[in-house]
Amino acid sequence: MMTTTLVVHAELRARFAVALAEMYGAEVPAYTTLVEVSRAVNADVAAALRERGAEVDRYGSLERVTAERHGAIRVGSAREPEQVGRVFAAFGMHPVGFYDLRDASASSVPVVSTAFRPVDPAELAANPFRVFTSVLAVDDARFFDAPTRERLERFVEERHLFSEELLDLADRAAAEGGLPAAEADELLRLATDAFRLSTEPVDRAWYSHLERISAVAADVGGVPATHINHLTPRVLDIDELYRRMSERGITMIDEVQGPPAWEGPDVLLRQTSFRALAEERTFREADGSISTGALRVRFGEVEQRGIALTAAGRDLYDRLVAEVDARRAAGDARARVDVARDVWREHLPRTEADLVLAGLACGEVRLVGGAALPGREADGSLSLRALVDAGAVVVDPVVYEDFLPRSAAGIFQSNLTDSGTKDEGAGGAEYDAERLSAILGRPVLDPIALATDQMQRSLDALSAQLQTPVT
Ligand code: OOG
Ligand code: NI
Repeated sequence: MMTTTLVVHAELRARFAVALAEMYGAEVPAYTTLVEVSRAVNADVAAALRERGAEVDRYGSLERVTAERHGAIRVGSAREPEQVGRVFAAFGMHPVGFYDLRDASASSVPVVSTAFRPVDPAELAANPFRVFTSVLAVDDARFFDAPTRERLERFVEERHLFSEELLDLADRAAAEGGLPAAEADELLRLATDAFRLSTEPVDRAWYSHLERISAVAADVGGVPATHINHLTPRVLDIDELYRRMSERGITMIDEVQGPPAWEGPDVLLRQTSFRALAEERTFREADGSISTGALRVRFGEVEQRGIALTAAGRDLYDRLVAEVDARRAAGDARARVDVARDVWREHLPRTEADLVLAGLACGEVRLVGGAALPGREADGSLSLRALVDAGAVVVDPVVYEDFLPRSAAGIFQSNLTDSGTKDEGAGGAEYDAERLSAILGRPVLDPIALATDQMQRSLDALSAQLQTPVT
């Protein structure tokens, strides 16, 4: 039988990330600066780590981190989320995590979101490209009255974000694990093009109507197509990046979102962003005439990733965030990150291994050759803590591959000029991971379960290697 070599998901995904970056860099020049500065920061951090004899690859290979990007798109309801899922499946990207941004901040962000990303650790290591994907909650009556909702639904129903040709190729790539070279090229061309900023005229009155409710609603339901609204490189030292971008005269948002900088391990995700410049767009005015104007919807963002938390660790994290809010409400006037640093120091262990041993974070365990094993417990098992203390086992962090709803809301918000309008009364539509799964037509996976499974697999392998249960 003749076999054709397939361009497999990991390669399709890596090429997709590069193609989107080329397109985005040409459209948003500040992005190119951000990538340059990120590269320089990563090279400097890696050199400093090497000099100290520390591991450079602790949070993923330098190659992975340098290529690493996440993007974001926003779509309307009805058929669009389902089609987005089909397109991303072609690249081995699956929905992980449910984020409800409608209540995550004081601002009006009428969306629920997930992130499409690779799931398997080997796929993540090959290329972890992810796309944060938000779906407009058109049925949330706190934002949209009946006539607006009806018109939104009609508007979204009438547009076609993805061609049949793209969807067919995507379905084939998903089903067959990849595509032959020529079809792979075509898939990449069509998929990248689908996320390009549209040049079609925007209906001024309709856009403005939606913008009064929410700038995000206008960016989804007031324009003829979807587009990548930011593309985010990953850095190994976000505070240093923040300094260097500010030095270049790029105004970043006030602070880094997420956990504070401190002397202990990086947990979860830290992010910061800057507002992009206004971009020229064409408008159709009420009298039918065409004019040019500008919209400011796209921005730049950068992130630093830390260790993934267990369910218990995430509960603690959420309690610490609440504690920071409470202290500030009670009169601590310092910046949020300074208050947070104190709270962190009071409540969190100072090393990755201690976080993992306390059941708060996810690590992969690895036997070190040559070290003497500790004695067994009364029940014949070996204690993980004793193995680590004896230097027989080391703990490597499992990287947090997901997002934080509060940071995401902060990122949305910091790039809007207006907080919009939301009726605080009844009418909020119910959304959860299950409902989003039904909308997408594919299961939304649980990020904590994925990270803890990865940890469990490494513990099982260690037990098998030592032929003794490790507890
Ligand atoms: C998405 C904002 C969220 C992140 O990194 O938290 C996000 C958007 O603006 O569409 O990308
Ligand atoms: Ni982002």
